[in-house]
Amino acid sequence: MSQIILVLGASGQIGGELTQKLRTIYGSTHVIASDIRNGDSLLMCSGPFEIIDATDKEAILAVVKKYGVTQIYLLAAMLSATGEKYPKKAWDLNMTSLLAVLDIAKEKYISQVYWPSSIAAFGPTSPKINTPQKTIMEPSTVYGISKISGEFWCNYYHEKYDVDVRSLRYPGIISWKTKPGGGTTDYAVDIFFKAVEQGSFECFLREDTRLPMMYMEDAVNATIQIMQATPEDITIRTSYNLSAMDITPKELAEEIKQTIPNFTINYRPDSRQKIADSWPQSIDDTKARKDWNWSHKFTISSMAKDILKNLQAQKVKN
Ligand code: AKB
Repeated sequence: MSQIILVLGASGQIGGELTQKLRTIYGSTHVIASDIRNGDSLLMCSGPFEIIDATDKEAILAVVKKYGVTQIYLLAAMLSATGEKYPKKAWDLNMTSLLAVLDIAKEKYISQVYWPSSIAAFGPTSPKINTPQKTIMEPSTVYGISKISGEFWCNYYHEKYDVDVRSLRYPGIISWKTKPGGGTTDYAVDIFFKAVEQGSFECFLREDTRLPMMYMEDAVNATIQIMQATPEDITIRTSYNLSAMDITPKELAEEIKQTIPNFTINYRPDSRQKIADSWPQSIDDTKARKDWNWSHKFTISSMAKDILKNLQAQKVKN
């Protein structure tokens, strides 16, 4: 059966690039992008677009019925740093949207759901190095609490109602087409923009803050790969650990200097340091690699070269 896909949160950092990739695979008319407000011209013009508040189950259902949607990718969320400013709003957006989509799947309007978890589901008491798939998880941010709770809701709907829901614990995702907003790992995107625009960057994390990261192309591929895997290969219905690289701001700056030798960086840690310090430094994703053959393509060096090449070309064009 051919898939009709609805992406909720398609104007966001991951949603935008995921929508474009899904449109090349499934055909542009088969992928409906949606967000609470209009997106950029590429998103709006390359296929159907609907305004949807992801917490409004009836609004989602109306679009599901209108297009005969078979799968939902739920990317709408409030991230870690903004979540600490608005804890109740973060909880409401992150949980109400998930339960709405899980209910639509339980009622059999759609056959598959994708929902992202995060390394934020771990906390200060989790092992920091090569954090295992199953371990102590006591998150200290509201975003993390919503992610660990969401994971258990996904598992519950799978066990109890046979909902085919799949999930990945994203590390920090580094991209150049769309900027993230409100996350603790956002510095790893901003650093590239500032390096190309100004040749310098002020980092809100300490130079030695090691965090798991991944290039957007790998994150998009992993997301589509887990959704295309046969159900028997998906043995984890909470969320899979996913990993590609782990880096510090200092290492990233050194990598940028390979292309922009005069680049300078200074460090002014703020409240996000505490969030970063509560997260793993590296992740063991053996289970994803075994179950559905996950493997990443980009290293720090190949990622940095690709981003800088694209941002420098964009600067020349503008
Ligand atoms: C954040 O920093 O909040 C996110 C995440 C790691 O989930 N990028």
